[in-house]
Amino acid sequence: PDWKSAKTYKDILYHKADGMAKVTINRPEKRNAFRPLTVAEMHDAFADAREDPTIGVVLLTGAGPHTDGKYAFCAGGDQSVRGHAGYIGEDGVPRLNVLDLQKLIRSMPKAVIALVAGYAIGGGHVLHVVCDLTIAADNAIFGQVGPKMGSFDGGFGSSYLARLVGQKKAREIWFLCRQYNAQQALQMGLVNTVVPVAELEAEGVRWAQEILQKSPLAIRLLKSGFNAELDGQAGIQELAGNATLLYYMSEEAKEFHSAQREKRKADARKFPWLP
Ligand code: 2NE
Repeated sequence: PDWKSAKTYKDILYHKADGMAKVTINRPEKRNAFRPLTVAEMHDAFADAREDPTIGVVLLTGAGPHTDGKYAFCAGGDQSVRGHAGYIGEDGVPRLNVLDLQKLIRSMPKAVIALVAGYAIGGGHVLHVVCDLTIAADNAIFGQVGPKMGSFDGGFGSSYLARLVGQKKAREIWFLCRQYNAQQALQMGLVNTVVPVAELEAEGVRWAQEILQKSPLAIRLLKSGFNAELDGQAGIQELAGNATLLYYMSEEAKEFHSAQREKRKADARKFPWLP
């Protein structure tokens, strides 16, 4: 695709082309670990993709390889800025703003595909977990590290992970903090497919283009349906918001809306009470 830069940031790259947006974490010298600024920029880019009606699929990936030849999707929170109560930004305030980013990726009504080459570790692993689909390069390495370095993610990072790979495997991943290769990840249902690293983006684009040929409303409602089962009231809110969207588009809602604006009684009898 003819990727065009959509906005300039410090820690990430943001491109668009042909119905797709691409968010690239661009700190390869840190294995693409995120600091608060990185996350704020990702949140801004994902929010832009959400608002842009020409975009249907977002690809999330990491820049690389680094000069040492190694690849990384994301190595989680930048430990050099972790302070007393979270990751300390340039304003001196401690935050865990990656949780807001996780929620945005999960709830935005468009497909998000993680393209993982090299390390997806810690909070970086959780980022691919919350994406709708994951395409792994053959050199991908997955793992959680919290219990061996003083952290954990008991939210989507554990509960949704368990939905993907099952309770026993999810507990193994978190309790033992092992690393898993791409084939092991495929076997446990953690990723959708594995391709040679040189093919990673092209495969992501192929999957995105296949999705983009489908009905946008169907994909939107499916995503909120998948989420609703797991996300409690927030999931139901998302699904119900989509019901409202569809209702607004109906002749019935339009008649009631017009009647109020025109200070007349709505012609309710026009509309059937369907079984
Ligand atoms: C990812 C991994 C396994 C790669 O190992 P290797 O040997 O390939 O690379 P190396 O030499 O460890 O790292 C290369 C450079 O990247 C930096 C390193 O410090 C090193 O820098 P220099 O010494 O060359 O200057 N780097 C890598 N990861 C970093 C990080 N997370 N923060 C800051 N700098 C980092 C290996 O690098 C590794 O194990 N990394 C640490 C993984 C980690 O602890 N992640 C945080 C988990 S907690 C978390 O993400 C989190 C959470 O638990 C809850 C909420 C939000 C976030």
